[in-house]
Amino acid sequence: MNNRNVILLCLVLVSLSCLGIKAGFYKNLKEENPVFYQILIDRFYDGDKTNNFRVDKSNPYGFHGGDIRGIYEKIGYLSELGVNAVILSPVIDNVDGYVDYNNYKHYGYHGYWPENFEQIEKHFGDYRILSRMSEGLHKSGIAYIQDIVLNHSGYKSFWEKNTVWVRSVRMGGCIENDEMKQCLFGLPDFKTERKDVRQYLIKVYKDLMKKADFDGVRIDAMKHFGSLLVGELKDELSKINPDIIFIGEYWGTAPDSNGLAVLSDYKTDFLFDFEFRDYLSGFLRGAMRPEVFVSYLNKRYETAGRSFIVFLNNHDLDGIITHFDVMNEDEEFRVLKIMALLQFVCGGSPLIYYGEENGLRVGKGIENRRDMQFTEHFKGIRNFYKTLISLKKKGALAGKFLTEYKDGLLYIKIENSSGIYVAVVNRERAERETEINGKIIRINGPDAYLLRLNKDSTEFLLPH
Ligand SMILES: [Ca+2]
Ligand SMILES: [Ca+2]
Ligand SMILES: [Ca+2]
Repeated sequence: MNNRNVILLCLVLVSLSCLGIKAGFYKNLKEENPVFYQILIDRFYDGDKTNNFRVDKSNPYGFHGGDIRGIYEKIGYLSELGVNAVILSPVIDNVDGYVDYNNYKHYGYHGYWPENFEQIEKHFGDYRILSRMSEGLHKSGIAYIQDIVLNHSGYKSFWEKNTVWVRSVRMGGCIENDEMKQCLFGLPDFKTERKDVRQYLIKVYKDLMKKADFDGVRIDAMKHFGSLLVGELKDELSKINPDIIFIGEYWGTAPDSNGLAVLSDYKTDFLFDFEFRDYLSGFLRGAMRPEVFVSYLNKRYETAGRSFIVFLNNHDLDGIITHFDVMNEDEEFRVLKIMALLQFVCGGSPLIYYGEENGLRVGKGIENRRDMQFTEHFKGIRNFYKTLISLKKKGALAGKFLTEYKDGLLYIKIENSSGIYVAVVNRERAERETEINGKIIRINGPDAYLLRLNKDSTEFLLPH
Protein backbone atom coordinates (compact mmCIF):
# COMPACT_ATOMS: atom_id res chain seq x y z
CA MET A 1 0.00 0.00 0.00
CA ASN A 2 1.45 3.38 -0.89
CA ASN A 3 1.50 6.35 1.48
CA ARG A 4 -1.49 8.01 -0.11
CA ASN A 5 -3.61 4.89 0.34
CA VAL A 6 -2.48 4.54 3.93
CA ILE A 7 -3.56 8.11 4.62
CA LEU A 8 -6.91 7.53 2.91
CA LEU A 9 -7.47 4.32 4.88
CA CYS A 10 -6.62 6.13 8.12
CA LEU A 11 -9.11 8.87 7.27
CA VAL A 12 -11.80 6.28 6.60
CA LEU A 13 -11.09 4.50 9.90
CA VAL A 14 -11.03 7.76 11.85
CA SER A 15 -14.33 8.91 10.37
CA LEU A 16 -15.93 5.52 10.99
CA SER A 17 -14.92 5.68 14.63
CA CYS A 18 -16.22 9.27 14.82
CA LEU A 19 -19.58 8.03 13.65
CA GLY A 20 -19.47 5.42 16.39
CA ILE A 21 -19.20 2.63 13.83
CA LYS A 22 -16.51 0.17 14.79
CA ALA A 23 -14.09 -0.91 12.10
CA GLY A 24 -15.80 -4.25 11.89
CA PHE A 25 -13.65 -6.50 14.08
CA TYR A 26 -16.80 -8.27 15.23
CA LYS A 27 -17.47 -9.27 11.63
CA ASN A 28 -14.66 -11.75 12.19
CA LEU A 29 -16.94 -13.64 14.54
CA LYS A 30 -19.12 -14.59 11.59
CA GLU A 31 -16.38 -15.09 9.08
CA GLU A 32 -13.34 -16.38 10.90
CA ASN A 33 -12.40 -18.59 13.84
CA PRO A 34 -13.71 -16.98 17.01
CA VAL A 35 -12.98 -18.05 20.57
CA PHE A 36 -15.72 -17.18 23.07
CA TYR A 37 -15.38 -16.63 26.82
CA GLN A 38 -18.43 -16.97 29.06
CA ILE A 39 -18.69 -14.92 32.26
CA LEU A 40 -21.13 -15.14 35.15
CA ILE A 41 -20.86 -11.51 36.28
CA ASP A 42 -21.57 -12.11 39.98
CA ARG A 43 -18.85 -14.78 40.19
CA PHE A 44 -16.12 -13.07 38.17
CA TYR A 45 -14.58 -10.07 39.89
CA ASP A 46 -15.73 -7.60 42.52
CA GLY A 47 -14.65 -4.21 41.21
CA ASP A 48 -17.04 -2.09 43.28
CA LYS A 49 -17.65 -2.71 46.98
CA THR A 50 -20.35 -0.04 47.18
CA ASN A 51 -22.90 -2.33 45.49
CA ASN A 52 -22.28 -5.30 47.79
CA PHE A 53 -25.55 -5.16 49.74
CA ARG A 54 -26.76 -8.61 50.83
CA VAL A 55 -23.54 -10.14 49.49
CA ASP A 56 -22.89 -13.38 51.31
CA LYS A 57 -20.06 -15.51 49.99
CA SER A 58 -20.93 -18.28 52.42
CA ASN A 59 -24.20 -18.81 50.55
CA PRO A 60 -23.48 -20.62 47.25
CA TYR A 61 -26.90 -19.45 45.97
CA GLY A 62 -26.43 -15.80 47.02
CA PHE A 63 -24.70 -12.76 45.60
CA HIS A 64 -20.90 -12.91 45.75
CA GLY A 65 -20.13 -9.31 44.74
CA GLY A 66 -18.93 -9.59 41.13
CA ASP A 67 -19.97 -6.69 38.92
CA ILE A 68 -19.56 -4.85 35.61
CA ARG A 69 -16.79 -2.68 37.02
CA GLY A 70 -14.95 -5.94 37.82
CA ILE A 71 -15.10 -6.99 34.18
CA TYR A 72 -13.91 -3.53 33.13
CA GLU A 73 -10.90 -3.94 35.42
CA LYS A 74 -10.09 -7.36 34.01
CA ILE A 75 -10.13 -6.39 30.32
CA GLY A 76 -6.33 -6.55 30.32
CA TYR A 77 -6.50 -10.14 31.59
CA LEU A 78 -9.02 -11.14 28.89
CA SER A 79 -7.05 -9.38 26.21
CA GLU A 80 -3.86 -11.17 27.21
CA LEU A 81 -5.67 -14.48 27.15
CA GLY A 82 -6.58 -13.59 23.58
CA VAL A 83 -10.30 -14.39 23.35
CA ASN A 84 -12.37 -12.75 20.60
CA ALA A 85 -15.64 -12.28 22.44
CA VAL A 86 -17.07 -12.36 25.93
CA ILE A 87 -20.60 -13.56 26.67
CA LEU A 88 -21.93 -11.85 29.80
CA SER A 89 -24.72 -13.21 31.98
CA PRO A 90 -27.88 -11.02 31.98
CA VAL A 91 -27.35 -7.49 33.31
CA ILE A 92 -30.93 -6.31 33.73
CA ASP A 93 -32.55 -5.87 37.14
CA ASN A 94 -33.57 -9.11 38.85
CA VAL A 95 -36.06 -9.70 41.66
CA ASP A 96 -34.71 -8.55 45.02
CA GLY A 97 -36.30 -11.34 46.99
CA TYR A 98 -35.15 -14.92 47.41
CA VAL A 99 -36.60 -18.38 47.12
CA ASP A 100 -36.19 -20.65 50.14
CA TYR A 101 -35.18 -24.06 48.92
CA ASN A 102 -33.22 -26.90 50.54
CA ASN A 103 -32.19 -24.69 53.48
CA TYR A 104 -30.65 -22.04 51.24
CA LYS A 105 -31.82 -18.63 50.17
CA HIS A 106 -31.67 -18.57 46.36
CA TYR A 107 -31.15 -15.11 44.87
CA GLY A 108 -31.13 -13.79 41.30
CA TYR A 109 -27.32 -13.39 41.22
CA HIS A 110 -27.26 -15.27 37.87
CA GLY A 111 -29.50 -12.73 36.13
CA TYR A 112 -32.16 -15.16 34.87
CA TRP A 113 -34.93 -13.87 37.17
CA PRO A 114 -35.74 -10.44 35.62
CA GLU A 115 -37.93 -7.85 37.24
CA ASN A 116 -37.45 -4.43 35.66
CA PHE A 117 -36.20 -4.83 32.09
CA GLU A 118 -35.52 -1.12 31.88
CA GLN A 119 -32.87 -1.02 34.59
CA ILE A 120 -29.46 -2.53 35.28
CA GLU A 121 -29.26 -4.82 38.31
CA LYS A 122 -27.94 -2.67 41.18
CA HIS A 123 -25.51 -5.37 42.31
CA PHE A 124 -23.84 -5.15 38.91
CA GLY A 125 -23.67 -1.39 38.31
CA ASP A 126 -25.39 1.10 36.01
CA TYR A 127 -25.59 2.13 32.35
CA ARG A 128 -22.52 4.34 32.74
CA ILE A 129 -20.14 1.60 33.80
CA LEU A 130 -21.73 -0.80 31.32
CA SER A 131 -21.00 1.54 28.45
CA ARG A 132 -17.47 2.16 29.73
CA MET A 133 -16.86 -1.58 29.92
CA SER A 134 -18.20 -2.02 26.40
CA GLU A 135 -15.93 0.71 25.09
CA GLY A 136 -12.97 -0.83 26.91
CA LEU A 137 -13.64 -4.26 25.41
CA HIS A 138 -13.88 -2.75 21.93
CA LYS A 139 -10.64 -0.87 22.36
CA SER A 140 -9.02 -4.23 23.10
CA GLY A 141 -10.61 -5.79 20.03
CA ILE A 142 -12.94 -7.97 22.09
CA ALA A 143 -16.57 -8.27 21.04
CA TYR A 144 -19.27 -8.00 23.69
CA ILE A 145 -22.13 -10.51 23.56
CA GLN A 146 -25.00 -9.95 25.99
CA ASP A 147 -27.09 -12.82 27.31
CA ILE A 148 -30.75 -11.76 27.17
CA VAL A 149 -33.88 -13.21 28.75
CA LEU A 150 -37.11 -13.02 26.74
CA ASN A 151 -39.09 -16.01 27.94
CA HIS A 152 -39.91 -15.25 31.55
CA SER A 153 -39.61 -12.95 34.53
CA GLY A 154 -38.38 -13.80 38.03
CA TYR A 155 -40.34 -15.50 40.80
CA LYS A 156 -42.84 -13.13 42.42
CA SER A 157 -41.88 -10.29 40.07
CA PHE A 158 -44.44 -7.52 39.52
CA TRP A 159 -45.17 -9.12 36.14
CA GLU A 160 -47.22 -11.85 37.83
CA LYS A 161 -50.07 -9.37 38.38
CA ASN A 162 -50.20 -8.60 34.67
CA THR A 163 -52.31 -11.60 33.67
CA VAL A 164 -52.89 -10.15 30.21
CA TRP A 165 -49.20 -10.43 29.34
CA VAL A 166 -48.02 -13.17 31.66
CA ARG A 167 -49.14 -16.62 32.80
CA SER A 168 -47.86 -17.88 36.13
CA VAL A 169 -48.19 -20.69 38.61
CA ARG A 170 -49.92 -18.40 41.12
CA MET A 171 -52.25 -16.53 38.74
CA GLY A 172 -52.85 -19.37 36.29
CA GLY A 173 -52.53 -20.00 32.58
CA CYS A 174 -49.41 -22.18 32.43
CA ILE A 175 -49.78 -25.00 29.91
CA GLU A 176 -47.24 -27.53 31.05
CA ASN A 177 -47.35 -29.85 28.04
CA ASP A 178 -46.61 -26.95 25.67
CA GLU A 179 -42.93 -25.97 25.50
CA MET A 180 -43.79 -22.39 24.54
CA LYS A 181 -46.57 -21.86 27.07
CA GLN A 182 -45.25 -23.77 30.05
CA CYS A 183 -43.96 -21.98 33.14
CA LEU A 184 -40.34 -23.08 32.93
CA PHE A 185 -39.07 -23.99 36.43
CA GLY A 186 -42.28 -22.38 37.71
CA LEU A 187 -41.25 -18.94 36.40
CA PRO A 188 -43.88 -16.45 35.12
CA ASP A 189 -44.02 -16.91 31.33
CA PHE A 190 -44.46 -14.05 28.87
CA LYS A 191 -47.31 -14.55 26.41
CA THR A 192 -44.98 -14.05 23.46
CA GLU A 193 -47.76 -15.16 21.10
CA ARG A 194 -49.10 -11.61 21.67
CA LYS A 195 -47.70 -8.93 19.40
CA ASP A 196 -47.68 -6.23 22.10
CA VAL A 197 -45.64 -8.48 24.42
CA ARG A 198 -43.10 -9.15 21.69
CA GLN A 199 -42.94 -5.45 20.85
CA TYR A 200 -42.25 -4.56 24.48
CA LEU A 201 -39.47 -7.14 24.88
CA ILE A 202 -37.88 -6.05 21.60
CA LYS A 203 -38.04 -2.40 22.65
CA VAL A 204 -36.30 -2.94 26.00
CA TYR A 205 -33.44 -4.85 24.41
CA LYS A 206 -33.14 -2.35 21.58
CA ASP A 207 -32.81 0.38 24.21
CA LEU A 208 -30.25 -1.69 26.08
CA MET A 209 -28.26 -2.17 22.88
CA LYS A 210 -28.22 1.58 22.24
CA LYS A 211 -26.86 2.20 25.73
CA ALA A 212 -24.54 -0.79 26.08
CA ASP A 213 -23.34 -1.01 22.46
CA PHE A 214 -23.10 -4.81 22.52
CA ASP A 215 -22.11 -6.66 19.34
CA GLY A 216 -24.27 -9.70 19.79
CA VAL A 217 -26.79 -11.51 21.94
CA ARG A 218 -27.06 -14.93 23.51
CA ILE A 219 -30.76 -15.76 23.35
CA ASP A 220 -31.63 -17.67 26.49
CA ALA A 221 -34.14 -20.54 26.31
CA MET A 222 -35.33 -19.74 22.79
CA LYS A 223 -37.01 -23.13 22.46
CA HIS A 224 -39.60 -21.73 24.88
CA PHE A 225 -40.82 -18.80 22.78
CA GLY A 226 -39.96 -19.73 19.23
CA SER A 227 -38.53 -18.30 16.06
CA LEU A 228 -41.09 -15.53 15.46
CA LEU A 229 -39.79 -13.38 18.32
CA VAL A 230 -36.16 -14.21 17.51
CA GLY A 231 -36.69 -13.12 13.90
CA GLU A 232 -38.46 -9.89 14.84
CA LEU A 233 -35.74 -9.08 17.37
CA LYS A 234 -33.06 -9.68 14.76
CA ASP A 235 -34.80 -7.35 12.30
CA GLU A 236 -34.92 -4.57 14.88
CA LEU A 237 -31.41 -4.96 16.33
CA SER A 238 -29.98 -5.21 12.81
CA LYS A 239 -31.22 -1.69 12.20
CA ILE A 240 -28.67 -0.50 14.79
CA ASN A 241 -25.92 -2.89 13.72
CA PRO A 242 -26.38 -5.04 10.60
CA ASP A 243 -23.50 -7.28 11.73
CA ILE A 244 -25.06 -8.19 15.07
CA ILE A 245 -24.29 -11.75 16.18
CA PHE A 246 -27.12 -14.03 17.29
CA ILE A 247 -26.23 -17.01 19.45
CA GLY A 248 -29.17 -19.25 20.22
CA GLU A 249 -29.47 -21.28 23.38
CA TYR A 250 -31.83 -24.11 22.49
CA TRP A 251 -31.41 -26.93 24.95
CA GLY A 252 -30.02 -30.10 23.43
CA THR A 253 -28.94 -28.92 19.96
CA ALA A 254 -26.07 -30.74 18.25
CA PRO A 255 -24.85 -30.80 14.64
CA ASP A 256 -25.69 -34.43 14.03
CA SER A 257 -29.18 -34.36 15.58
CA ASN A 258 -31.61 -31.44 15.49
CA GLY A 259 -28.95 -28.71 15.19
CA LEU A 260 -29.16 -27.93 11.49
CA ALA A 261 -32.97 -27.78 11.56
CA VAL A 262 -32.95 -25.33 14.51
CA LEU A 263 -30.27 -23.26 12.82
CA SER A 264 -32.39 -22.89 9.72
CA ASP A 265 -35.66 -22.26 11.63
CA TYR A 266 -34.23 -19.64 13.95
CA LYS A 267 -31.59 -18.20 11.60
CA THR A 268 -29.10 -17.59 14.39
CA ASP A 269 -25.40 -17.39 13.59
CA PHE A 270 -24.44 -19.88 16.28
CA LEU A 271 -25.93 -22.64 18.39
CA PHE A 272 -24.43 -24.57 21.28
CA ASP A 273 -23.27 -28.14 20.75
CA PHE A 274 -24.73 -29.96 23.75
CA GLU A 275 -23.46 -33.37 22.63
CA PHE A 276 -19.71 -33.02 22.18
CA ARG A 277 -18.77 -33.10 25.86
CA ASP A 278 -20.58 -36.40 26.46
CA TYR A 279 -18.88 -38.07 23.49
CA LEU A 280 -15.57 -36.66 24.64
CA SER A 281 -15.78 -37.83 28.23
CA GLY A 282 -17.26 -41.16 27.10
CA PHE A 283 -14.27 -41.81 24.88
CA LEU A 284 -11.68 -40.67 27.42
CA ARG A 285 -13.20 -42.75 30.22
CA GLY A 286 -13.06 -45.81 28.02
CA ALA A 287 -16.85 -46.06 28.05
CA MET A 288 -17.08 -45.59 24.27
CA ARG A 289 -15.44 -47.67 21.58
CA PRO A 290 -12.79 -45.68 19.66
CA GLU A 291 -14.47 -46.43 16.30
CA VAL A 292 -17.68 -44.81 17.53
CA PHE A 293 -15.83 -41.66 18.62
CA VAL A 294 -13.82 -41.53 15.39
CA SER A 295 -16.85 -41.81 13.17
CA TYR A 296 -18.69 -39.25 15.31
CA LEU A 297 -15.80 -36.77 15.01
CA ASN A 298 -15.45 -37.17 11.25
CA LYS A 299 -19.16 -36.79 10.63
CA ARG A 300 -19.49 -33.95 13.10
CA TYR A 301 -16.73 -31.96 11.45
CA GLU A 302 -18.54 -32.10 8.11
CA THR A 303 -21.84 -30.83 9.49
CA ALA A 304 -20.80 -28.51 12.34
CA GLY A 305 -19.08 -25.90 10.21
CA ARG A 306 -18.27 -22.93 12.37
CA SER A 307 -21.81 -22.44 13.60
CA PHE A 308 -21.65 -24.75 16.60
CA ILE A 309 -20.15 -23.46 19.80
CA VAL A 310 -18.29 -26.26 21.45
CA PHE A 311 -17.90 -26.15 25.23
CA LEU A 312 -16.71 -28.36 28.08
CA ASN A 313 -18.64 -26.63 30.85
CA ASN A 314 -21.32 -24.05 31.43
CA HIS A 315 -23.47 -22.71 34.25
CA ASP A 316 -26.28 -25.22 33.69
CA LEU A 317 -24.43 -28.53 33.63
CA ASP A 318 -22.36 -30.56 36.08
CA GLY A 319 -18.66 -30.09 35.32
CA ILE A 320 -17.31 -32.51 32.72
CA ILE A 321 -14.56 -33.56 35.14
CA THR A 322 -17.26 -35.08 37.38
CA HIS A 323 -17.90 -37.65 34.61
CA PHE A 324 -14.58 -39.22 35.59
CA ASP A 325 -13.58 -41.28 38.61
CA VAL A 326 -11.52 -39.37 41.13
CA MET A 327 -8.02 -38.71 39.78
CA ASN A 328 -4.85 -37.43 41.34
CA GLU A 329 -3.91 -33.82 40.50
CA ASP A 330 -1.38 -34.72 37.85
CA GLU A 331 -3.79 -37.00 36.04
CA GLU A 332 -6.62 -34.48 36.30
CA PHE A 333 -4.38 -31.81 34.78
CA ARG A 334 -3.48 -34.09 31.87
CA VAL A 335 -7.13 -35.01 31.27
CA LEU A 336 -8.07 -31.29 31.30
CA LYS A 337 -5.40 -30.60 28.69
CA ILE A 338 -6.57 -33.46 26.45
CA MET A 339 -10.14 -32.17 26.65
CA ALA A 340 -9.14 -28.59 25.85
CA LEU A 341 -7.04 -29.74 22.91
CA LEU A 342 -9.84 -31.87 21.47
CA GLN A 343 -12.32 -29.03 22.02
CA PHE A 344 -10.14 -26.71 19.93
CA VAL A 345 -9.36 -29.12 17.09
CA CYS A 346 -12.76 -30.82 16.70
CA GLY A 347 -14.31 -28.05 14.57
CA GLY A 348 -16.83 -25.38 15.51
CA SER A 349 -16.16 -22.36 17.69
CA PRO A 350 -14.75 -23.03 21.16
CA LEU A 351 -16.13 -21.40 24.28
CA ILE A 352 -14.10 -21.13 27.47
CA TYR A 353 -16.20 -21.09 30.63
CA TYR A 354 -14.62 -18.59 33.04
CA GLY A 355 -11.81 -20.11 35.07
CA GLU A 356 -11.21 -23.17 32.88
CA GLU A 357 -8.04 -21.49 31.64
CA ASN A 358 -6.73 -21.60 35.21
CA GLY A 359 -7.98 -25.08 36.08
CA LEU A 360 -10.83 -23.78 38.29
CA ARG A 361 -12.72 -26.93 39.15
CA VAL A 362 -16.25 -27.03 37.74
CA GLY A 363 -18.12 -29.44 39.97
CA LYS A 364 -21.58 -30.87 40.45
CA GLY A 365 -24.72 -28.78 41.05
CA ILE A 366 -23.97 -25.28 42.30
CA GLU A 367 -20.25 -26.11 42.25
CA ASN A 368 -20.44 -25.21 38.54
CA ARG A 369 -20.73 -21.52 39.47
CA ARG A 370 -17.72 -21.03 41.69
CA ASP A 371 -15.92 -17.75 42.22
CA MET A 372 -13.40 -17.00 39.50
CA GLN A 373 -9.80 -17.77 40.31
CA PHE A 374 -7.27 -15.60 38.49
CA THR A 375 -4.27 -17.69 39.53
CA GLU A 376 -3.49 -21.06 38.00
CA HIS A 377 -4.50 -24.18 39.86
CA PHE A 378 -2.23 -26.18 37.54
CA LYS A 379 1.01 -24.47 36.60
CA GLY A 380 1.14 -23.98 32.84
CA ILE A 381 -2.54 -24.51 32.09
CA ARG A 382 -3.11 -20.90 31.03
CA ASN A 383 -0.23 -21.00 28.57
CA PHE A 384 -1.67 -24.21 27.18
CA TYR A 385 -4.95 -22.37 26.57
CA LYS A 386 -3.19 -19.30 25.17
CA THR A 387 -1.43 -21.43 22.57
CA LEU A 388 -4.71 -23.07 21.56
CA ILE A 389 -6.48 -19.71 21.35
CA SER A 390 -3.79 -18.16 19.23
CA LEU A 391 -3.66 -21.15 16.83
CA LYS A 392 -7.45 -21.19 16.55
CA LYS A 393 -7.65 -17.46 15.81
CA LYS A 394 -5.02 -17.78 13.10
CA GLY A 395 -7.12 -20.43 11.38
CA ALA A 396 -4.46 -23.10 11.96
CA LEU A 397 -6.98 -25.51 13.50
CA ALA A 398 -9.42 -25.65 10.59
CA GLY A 399 -9.19 -27.17 7.16
CA LYS A 400 -9.13 -30.67 5.75
CA PHE A 401 -9.93 -32.89 8.71
CA LEU A 402 -9.35 -36.58 9.30
CA THR A 403 -9.54 -38.64 12.48
CA GLU A 404 -8.37 -42.21 12.96
CA TYR A 405 -7.56 -44.59 15.78
CA LYS A 406 -4.51 -46.82 15.44
CA ASP A 407 -2.56 -48.98 17.90
CA GLY A 408 -4.15 -47.44 20.94
CA LEU A 409 -3.78 -43.80 19.85
CA LEU A 410 -6.26 -41.28 18.49
CA TYR A 411 -4.96 -39.08 15.66
CA ILE A 412 -6.63 -35.94 14.38
CA LYS A 413 -5.03 -34.48 11.30
CA ILE A 414 -5.82 -30.99 10.05
CA GLU A 415 -4.39 -29.69 6.83
CA ASN A 416 -4.58 -26.10 5.58
CA SER A 417 -2.46 -23.50 3.82
CA SER A 418 -0.42 -22.86 6.98
CA GLY A 419 0.65 -26.49 7.34
CA ILE A 420 -0.28 -29.95 8.59
CA TYR A 421 -1.25 -30.28 12.24
CA VAL A 422 -1.66 -33.56 14.11
CA ALA A 423 -3.17 -34.08 17.55
CA VAL A 424 -2.23 -37.41 19.14
CA VAL A 425 -4.14 -38.65 22.16
CA ASN A 426 -3.38 -41.54 24.46
CA ARG A 427 -6.40 -42.13 26.68
CA GLU A 428 -4.84 -45.02 28.59
CA ARG A 429 -2.30 -45.15 31.38
CA ALA A 430 0.10 -47.36 29.42
CA GLU A 431 2.92 -45.72 27.49
CA ARG A 432 2.53 -45.82 23.69
CA GLU A 433 5.04 -45.31 20.96
CA THR A 434 4.39 -44.10 17.43
CA GLU A 435 6.29 -42.78 14.46
CA ILE A 436 5.06 -39.56 12.89
CA ASN A 437 6.84 -37.86 10.03
CA GLY A 438 9.96 -39.96 10.64
CA LYS A 439 10.07 -39.11 14.34
CA ILE A 440 9.52 -41.59 17.19
CA ILE A 441 7.10 -40.20 19.75
CA ARG A 442 6.33 -41.72 23.16
CA ILE A 443 3.23 -40.76 25.07
CA ASN A 444 2.73 -41.69 28.68
CA GLY A 445 -1.05 -41.58 29.04
CA PRO A 446 -3.40 -40.09 29.62
CA ASP A 447 -1.92 -37.25 27.60
CA ALA A 448 -2.05 -35.50 24.25
CA TYR A 449 0.35 -33.71 21.94
CA LEU A 450 -0.20 -31.24 19.17
CA LEU A 451 2.40 -31.38 16.41
CA ARG A 452 3.10 -29.44 13.26
CA LEU A 453 4.61 -31.51 10.50
CA ASN A 454 7.16 -29.55 8.56
CA LYS A 455 9.04 -30.74 5.52
CA ASP A 456 12.13 -31.88 7.39
CA SER A 457 11.04 -31.70 11.01
CA THR A 458 8.26 -32.33 13.47
CA GLU A 459 7.50 -29.48 15.81
CA PHE A 460 5.85 -29.89 19.24
CA LEU A 461 3.31 -27.09 19.60
CA LEU A 462 1.80 -28.61 22.77
CA PRO A 463 2.84 -29.36 25.41
CA HIS A 464 5.59 -26.76 25.27
CA1 LIG B 1 -19.51 -5.53 43.90
CA1 LIG C 1 -32.83 -6.14 41.76
CA1 LIG D 1 -42.64 -19.29 26.97
